[in-house]
This record gives sequence, C-alpha cells and structure tokens, in this order.
Amino acid sequence: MAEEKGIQQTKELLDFIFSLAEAIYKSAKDGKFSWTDGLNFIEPLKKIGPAIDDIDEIIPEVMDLSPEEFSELVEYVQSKWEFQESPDDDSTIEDRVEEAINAGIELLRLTKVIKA
Ligand SMILES: [Ca+2]
Repeated sequence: MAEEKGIQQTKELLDFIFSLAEAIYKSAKDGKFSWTDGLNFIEPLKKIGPAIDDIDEIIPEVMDLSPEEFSELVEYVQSKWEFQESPDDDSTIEDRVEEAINAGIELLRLTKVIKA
C-alpha cells in the first residue's frame, strides 16, 4: 500500500473481468445462449462503465504495480471469486490474475478505439 498510485482502479477492472467471465460461463453452461442469459451480463455491464471512464488512470496504475500490490490483488480475487481446479490446467491464481488484468486493459483499449 506504500505505492503512490494504489490499486483501487485495478480492483475494479478485475471485478469487471471476473464477473464477465462468470457471466459467460453461466450462460454457456447449458450448451446454448438464450435471451435470458442476457441477465447474467447485467452485473459485468454495470462495472464496465466506470472502468472505461477511468482508463487513463488504470493503465499507469497497472504499470506501477509492486509485487506487494500484486499479492494484494491476488488475495482480493481469491476472497471474491471461486476457482474451479481442472486437472489439465496447472495455471496458478497469480497467472489468472495477470491474464485478467492484461485482458481487461486490452478490452478497455479496444473500447476506447471503437468509441473514438
Ligand atoms: Ca444458457
């Protein structure tokens, strides 16, 4: 927590990415997408708005993450989301958090490019 930029925006980004992943997982679980699956996307959609507004703050914050801050993000994610362990997947929670951050940044960049 000693770093200047903190991790609040990054937490919000992770909230968005993991809730989006969960919505996709829930919707596809029965093998088909139906219009009622749209309800699963309300939560992630509520989170993307603020994240887009904060994009100029999120990127520097992510670039500035210290190892301690990253550990805190991993703990945050673990406390909020459940992870399925699959036998053919040896990726750690750390890997997933890192991938989620990268995916989130790319998605925000893309959104900004499309909006522009
Ligand atoms: Ca479905």
